[in-house]
Amino acid sequence: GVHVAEKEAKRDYQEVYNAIATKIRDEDEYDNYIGYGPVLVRLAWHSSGTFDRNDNSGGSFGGTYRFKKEMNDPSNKGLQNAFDFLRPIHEQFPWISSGDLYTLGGVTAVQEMMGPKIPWRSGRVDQPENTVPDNGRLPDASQGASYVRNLFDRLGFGDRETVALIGAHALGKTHYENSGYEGPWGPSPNVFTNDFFVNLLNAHWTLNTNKKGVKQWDNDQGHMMLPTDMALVKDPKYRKLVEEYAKDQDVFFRDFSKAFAKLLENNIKFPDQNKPHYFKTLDEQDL
Ligand code: CCH
Repeated sequence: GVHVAEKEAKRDYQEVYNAIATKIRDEDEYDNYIGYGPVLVRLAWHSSGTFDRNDNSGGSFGGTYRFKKEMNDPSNKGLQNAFDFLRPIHEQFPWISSGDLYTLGGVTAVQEMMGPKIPWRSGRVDQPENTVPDNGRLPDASQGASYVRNLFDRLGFGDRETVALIGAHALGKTHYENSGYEGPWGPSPNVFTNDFFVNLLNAHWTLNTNKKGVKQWDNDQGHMMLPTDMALVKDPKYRKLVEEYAKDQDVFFRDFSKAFAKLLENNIKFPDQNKPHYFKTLDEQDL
């Protein structure tokens, strides 16, 4: 594994959190008033989800999303919007590493969208271009349960963590121009809830071929599911977890927080004194 910088000057990450949170609140018109929260969560996930535990390559540490090869991975279409959103934040706080910024963006977004607190640790260090992982490590949404299980196993996650993480699909939407899929998963794409699981179990889903010739599941409320999402109710082991999270938001929040924190730290060895930050939301600070 890689090691974080042992000595860090006292740096106020809550200040960076607040700058990101304020910009999310101010620029609320993005993506037809969904706002930047969901796409920031996706950037945090994709900049971490390249990890391969077989050779300890990829992951959030090096902040390698900033290089063309990774940015232009077809799986990363649309994330340029999150990168552009974060650019002025990086200019304001030039001391933060790219990996810390991309992951902190996701943590801020989850919390500001009323999700659980995510413990977050600092100290990632930008790595050079030759450490950019190959394209193709992020999940292909047209696949089924065994594919999902294998991919998340490569990241070091079991079934419980996998299902919890995919619950982030309560947020945001799919876009024809990015992935070939279209539509939101549920009714409140900028509030962090367990709606993904409730909707997955309770709505009536039909498999359609959309305008781009891509197969997706739709209901009569204008919501959609990816084939990989639907795999979570077709596979009996996954389904049990979906039922648990649909019934109990608190359990989902707790498990999501743990799994998301782990995702953002995959492959990183933090020194013992590097304690996680628990950030206050703007609300909690009366800001
Ligand atoms: Fe995801 N996701 N994701 N996803 N995702 C997409 C959008 C979001 C898969 C495929 C897609 C996670 C797991 C998976 C978000 C968070 C997470 C899109 C549409 C596809 C396709 C992109 C577009 O068209 O703009 C697949 C496959 C998997 C696993 O099997 C995990 C894990 C997370 C976070 C923890 C979020 C948020 C979005 C919405 C982005 C937006 O711009 O609204």
